[in-house]
Amino acid sequence: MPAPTLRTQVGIIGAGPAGLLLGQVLARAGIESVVIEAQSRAYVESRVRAGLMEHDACQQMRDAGVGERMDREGLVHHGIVLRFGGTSHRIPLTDLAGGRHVTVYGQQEVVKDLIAARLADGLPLFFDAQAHAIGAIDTARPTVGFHHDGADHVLECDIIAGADGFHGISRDAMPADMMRVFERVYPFAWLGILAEAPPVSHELVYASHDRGFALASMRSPKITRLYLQCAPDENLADWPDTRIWDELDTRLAGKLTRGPILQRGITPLRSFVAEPMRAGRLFLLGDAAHIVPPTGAKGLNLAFADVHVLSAALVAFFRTGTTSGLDSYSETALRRVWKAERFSWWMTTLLHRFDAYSPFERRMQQAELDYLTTSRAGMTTIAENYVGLPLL
Ligand code: RFL
Ligand code: PHB
Repeated sequence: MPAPTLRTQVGIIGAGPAGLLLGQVLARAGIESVVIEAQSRAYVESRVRAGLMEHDACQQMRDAGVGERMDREGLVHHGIVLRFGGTSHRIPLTDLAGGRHVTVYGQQEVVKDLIAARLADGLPLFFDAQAHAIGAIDTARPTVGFHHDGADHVLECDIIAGADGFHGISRDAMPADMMRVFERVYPFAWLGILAEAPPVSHELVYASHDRGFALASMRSPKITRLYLQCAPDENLADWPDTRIWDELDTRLAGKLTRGPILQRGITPLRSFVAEPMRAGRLFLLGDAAHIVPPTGAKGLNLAFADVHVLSAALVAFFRTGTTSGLDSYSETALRRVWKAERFSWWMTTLLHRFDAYSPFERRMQQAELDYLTTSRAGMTTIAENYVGLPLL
């Protein structure tokens, strides 16, 4: 039997933050889309990942009509703390970055809000639907083949948005001879936990300790999110709860309030950019095109920034037929991507323990931290990148 064919304007692969926000913005502009997601709804809504939203990312949620719960439950932060050499140094983000701030609101809450909005509007979103083929991207009718409910389907569209994350199929559908990949894999990973315990402090604490980096974040006044630098091949089974808490106490120099660990995982750290972000009618966005180490809290925010550029180009295309925004999408998005890549790489290099470093290099790290936290110019460079560079 031939596969049933569906038809839409924008076929979106992936119901992560990038794909869902794109669908939402397009819907509000009267543009049809179909979202195809490999995992179940419960799975994507419970996947614990990023937690920190830039000033403009929050505004994107509001502009898309999904900012209400974020504004009610999100925790607005006006500063962060850098800890090294036994002392804490506060960076007053808002004072140094023109009144802008960041908001702690879990990625899975963002995803829940966007899914709820899409389903309430009755817009097509297929869960448990694995895209397995992308075709005809050099024509005006590109296609996505996907498997759902025991049958193969074909989605025919005007445009395909590849928002299927780092392990999706979209990037591989780009012609290999036009792609260039830039990558750095760091010699460490993060062990992250979500625990039922009050946060360490009311602001995030980034600690550079001789034993390695640690980060104290949060999700609510009762839930804390904590990370420890660990080996890239670390085995979670070697980290019973007491070892995790003891190590956090040492690196964060405090006696943390302990509580049940609700979730734990190991994330390798990597910088990655695929250029260009477009081939014919296929456009990549979010983790499908680029990855940052989480030290600068940029992953989710970069995905949102791509949506800002692509959605404006698509609205112009479907309203007037102009392709100028689509033609410049990759170049425009990549300019900002590279600046966020730079900040994430720099924060990672500044704050982590590198076993290969000589004592001289470790002293350089400490001197740089000392300079940054005692110079207004130094703190301003952290602040303006951390709250987020302009979307365009
Ligand atoms: P996502 O969120 O990965 O969403 C992609 C979606 O596509 C689906 N998919 C497919 N669907 C259909 N067919 C296929 N063939 C498909 N292949 C994949 C996937 O199931 C998924 O639902 O990408 P998006 O939207 O670009 O969003 C990017 C952010 O998720 C990401 O940048 C951040 O979460 C990165 N990240 C972190 N960033 C931070 O700033 N702070 C963090 O603490 C942090 N922790 C993390 C992270 C990423 C992780 N990954 C990717 C494994 C922790 C982890 C574990
Ligand atoms: C988080 O809360 O998960 C988080 C916050 C800041 C980061 C990374 C992760 O830099």
